[in-house]
Amino acid sequence: MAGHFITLEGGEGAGKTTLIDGIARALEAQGQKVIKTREPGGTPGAEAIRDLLVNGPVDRWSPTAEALLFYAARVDHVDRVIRPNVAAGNWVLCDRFADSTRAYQGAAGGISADRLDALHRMALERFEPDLTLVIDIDPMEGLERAWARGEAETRFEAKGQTFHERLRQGFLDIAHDNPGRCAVIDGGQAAGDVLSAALDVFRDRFGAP
Ligand code: Z5A
Repeated sequence: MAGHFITLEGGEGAGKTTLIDGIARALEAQGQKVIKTREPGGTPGAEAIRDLLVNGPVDRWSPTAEALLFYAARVDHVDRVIRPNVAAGNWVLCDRFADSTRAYQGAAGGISADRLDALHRMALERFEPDLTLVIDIDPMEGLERAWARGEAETRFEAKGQTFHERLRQGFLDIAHDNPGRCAVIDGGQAAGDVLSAALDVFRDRFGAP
């Protein structure tokens, strides 16, 4: 039986990593095999590209150069981790995927949807997730959470409030335009309530966990 490819999307500090852990625990409690992964990253080559993207000066790359680097990492990740695990019947839970390129480099960065669609088709044809959870949060609240954690990867966090407002709207527009694939979850709720809302979507779409 084929598995499932699920992506979590949203702005900085939305709670994606926290939610993936909760969903994975719920699936594993039912004996399902779960692969947790992330973008950019998920393979040694893609993690090396991640280092180029998330560190350094805020203007290190243009949006087009960023998009090409994200897709180089993504193709390696899809070929080596995502497709083989879905084919093996596993649940692949991925922190960010192509919608992040559409929102960060597209809606917020200024690359047109047509150009990004062409890049996606060249790299991955029509490969898309079975389900995408868009975790929506006020950008300032998300950034405050990320700053409170005090981590080192700050290149995107430093892009300014207008960028982060465009980003939020970009994710909401993607969800609106793809209702069969996407569900929006209010990330401003307590973590337990975010998980309950996500598991309701899973039961509705897959009958599990
Ligand atoms: N990027 C891009 O531009 N284009 C692309 O195609 C891709 C990515 C794939 C790296 O991503 C960067 O790459 C990213 C976009 C860009 N920008 N940045 N920075 P990343 O996923 O590694 O980075 P991130 O979005 O900043 O992830 P994050 O900070 O790890 O956020 P998160 O996973 O959504 O949140 P979290 O770690 O679960 O939670 C953050 C904190 O809030 C943590 O202390 C939690 O304990 C706390 N938390 C979580 N949920 C709650 C609730 N519900 N209430 C209160 N506190 C909470």
